[in-house]
Amino acid sequence: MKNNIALTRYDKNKPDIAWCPGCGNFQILRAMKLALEELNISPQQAVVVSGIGQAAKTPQYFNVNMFNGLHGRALPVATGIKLANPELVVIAEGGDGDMYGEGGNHFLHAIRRNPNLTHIVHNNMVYGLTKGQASPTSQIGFKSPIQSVTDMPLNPIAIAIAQNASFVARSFSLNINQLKNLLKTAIQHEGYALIDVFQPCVVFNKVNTYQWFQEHTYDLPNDYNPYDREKAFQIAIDEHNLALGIIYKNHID
Ligand SMILES: Cc1ncc(C[n+]2csc(CCOP(=O)(O)OP(=O)(O)O)c2C)c(N)n1
Ligand code: SF4
Ligand SMILES: [Mg+2]
Repeated sequence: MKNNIALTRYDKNKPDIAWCPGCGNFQILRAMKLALEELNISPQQAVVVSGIGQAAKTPQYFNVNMFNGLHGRALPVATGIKLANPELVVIAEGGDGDMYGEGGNHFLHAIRRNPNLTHIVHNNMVYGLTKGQASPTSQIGFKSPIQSVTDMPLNPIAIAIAQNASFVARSFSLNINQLKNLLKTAIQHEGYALIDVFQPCVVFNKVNTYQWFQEHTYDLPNDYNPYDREKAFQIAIDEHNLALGIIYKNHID
């Protein structure tokens, strides 16, 4: 049973996980562990870099090299680690606020610089750790304890395709198998690879729930061509029917 060995390798003994029961982060954590194990990547060969937030706690919950730094600053640190030791599998991981708000500048420039790393964003459309303020991806009409959102949400998939990012994918945490497979493909991809993952926050986002994501997402068909940039952009700007899968790649691996 290869996977059981793997889960032991990637599990700390009874980690004290500070997430709420039902949080989508648990599914993402599981998909990460399975992806690394199925690729036969040892904890010593990988490093996960994160910033601040609920999502950014993820690398603390399994056995892997990690660097937990400033809010929004995972991508430049991850880029530096990859430059210093290209043998490492480098993953930058965090939330929508961390990666698209505080770290938005680094997101844009990582796409341009195209470091060979995987960028996974837990997108719950809210600032979870700080108790429910609106984030850059909160939708118009979202009400938090201190605000009502009137600004257009940031569309990370459309931005990445507009900037001709190397690899652009989206998943939903509940689809653990799809997410695991996307992670494996992204890790093996040469260049910058974004996976934006819808991750329900069951406490502070009562709009974008598991049911909401199930009703508003669909899987791209098997014959979908991710190399057609204009088609990918059309899909990215459809904010009612949200596509899951590899939406765009700018080169064939
Ligand atoms: C420079 C800076 N600004 C603000 C904060 C406060 N802060 C900590 S976590 C957080 C929100 C994180 O939201 P997100 O990245 O979406 O992660 P989530 O908790 O939703 O997983 C904020 C604003 C901080 N720690 N540092
Ligand atoms: S507050 Fe939201 S994002 Fe944070 S652990 Fe709880 S459910 Fe998850
Ligand atoms: Mg968030």
